[in-house]
Amino acid sequence: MCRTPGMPCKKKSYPVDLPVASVVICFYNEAFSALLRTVHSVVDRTPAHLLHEVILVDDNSDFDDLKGELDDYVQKYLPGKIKVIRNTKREGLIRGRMIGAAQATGEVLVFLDSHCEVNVMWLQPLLAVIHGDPHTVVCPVIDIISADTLAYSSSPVVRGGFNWGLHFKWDLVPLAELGGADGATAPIRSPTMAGGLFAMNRQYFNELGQYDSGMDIWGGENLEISFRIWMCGGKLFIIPCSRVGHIFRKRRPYGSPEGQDTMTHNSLRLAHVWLDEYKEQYFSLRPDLKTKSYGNISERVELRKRLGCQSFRWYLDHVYPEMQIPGPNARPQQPIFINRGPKRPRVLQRGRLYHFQTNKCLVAQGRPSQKGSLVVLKACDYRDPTQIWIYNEEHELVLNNLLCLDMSETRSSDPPRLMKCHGSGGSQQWTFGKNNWLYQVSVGQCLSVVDTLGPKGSVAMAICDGSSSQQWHLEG
Ligand code: UD2
Ligand code: MN
Repeated sequence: MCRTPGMPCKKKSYPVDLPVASVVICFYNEAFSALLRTVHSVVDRTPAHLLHEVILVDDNSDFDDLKGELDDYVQKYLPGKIKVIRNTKREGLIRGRMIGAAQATGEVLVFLDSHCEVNVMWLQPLLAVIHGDPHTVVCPVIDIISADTLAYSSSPVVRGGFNWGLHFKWDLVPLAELGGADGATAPIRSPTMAGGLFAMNRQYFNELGQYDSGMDIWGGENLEISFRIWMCGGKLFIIPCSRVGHIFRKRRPYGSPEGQDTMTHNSLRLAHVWLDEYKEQYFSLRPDLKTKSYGNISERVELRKRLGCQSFRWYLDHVYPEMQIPGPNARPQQPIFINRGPKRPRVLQRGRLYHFQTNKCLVAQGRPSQKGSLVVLKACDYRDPTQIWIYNEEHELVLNNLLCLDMSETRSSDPPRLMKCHGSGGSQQWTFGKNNWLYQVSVGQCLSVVDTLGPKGSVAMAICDGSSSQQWHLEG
């Protein structure tokens, strides 16, 4: 298990005179132990002279132990730099973070979820970049902490994107963005951030308009701040030498106070403020939302004017040229044709996709030429050519030389299907990781066999946990 940053990172050194950081952690009904793991890792793994303070914002949790017991614990074991702020009503993580940030006095703000473990040397690489350019916002690589075993494992370096459903997704880093003078340790330009873990100069956070305080509880704020950073003159990077583990849960363990769909409410707000004519891409997937109300956005529209921000088209052209744009807004030349050209991508491996635990092979549920077909486990047949997968340099998995294993662009809860290969990455990119896992880049999850749900042998995407249901081997 690779717990610490890789070798090239270990060789790096950082200036001593870095700006000091205020770490803001907003929580609602968090497990006491998970919250303490977050706070202790920060205190233990941050040089004292760089840690200005840790601000815990209790978003009006119901759990008893998060009240007096937490105060007592902090006083007894973490005296000095930890402040606890308590919201008198539930605000949600977006206004919650704004409340925390307003109390902070360090030069840099660092936001963390309340169920993390920061790794060694996590902060210096982030601060060093902000020190060089205060208009740069930086994210660590988010490692995986298993929700079942709480074990820490590293994740591949990927960058942030999104789809027209306005869901965040991960993308492989385009080759052109990799390397440079610093090789594998260089900051990676990222079109979006996942949302939970990032660092930003505090004055810049305020100048750039903090967050949209009309957004409730959970969702969408990560895309909103990402678009705003890029469109209004800033930059957003993922820093490969900074790693923070995060517990990815199968389901969100809480709802909104009145059961509202806050992700949709928040996405609508950001679409109306930032997407210009491209909001039609969202509405063509969600026609039901065209006439839905989203509250007053005039302050945010005003902010966009005041900051003199670029158009969303500029963002797509300059920051996320890989994004596919169907319909009337389509680019004159879709990168799909540029990317692939007439040449087929080079084959890296060919064989059956073998599942260790069940001793079976992954095949099409129906005919392998049927677009949209699901994939299932069946007995391996070594004479059957329709069981042969090709793994190519574009990271595609092509069955029977025909269709690509694909994750729907709109909903990550759907199982993978066989679709026409589109050559533009994202939903069709897979990587084989340690523990033999098969990692889907855009959803950031692993191909897993689910026997308890659905019929035997069916597969679905799940949080990577290294369990035997997630172990695959492509064998010739
Ligand atoms: C991801 C982000 C999360 C946020 C979210 C979109 C990562 C690792 N996580 O979802 O930070 O950007 O996308 O909104 O990138 N919380 C409150 N009050 C609430 C609800 C949540 O304080 O009403 C806290 C919660 O305890 C946690 C943080 O906000 O510390 C983020 O919530 P999450 O962990 O449920 O979000 P996650 O990781 O699914
Ligand atoms: Mn989280």
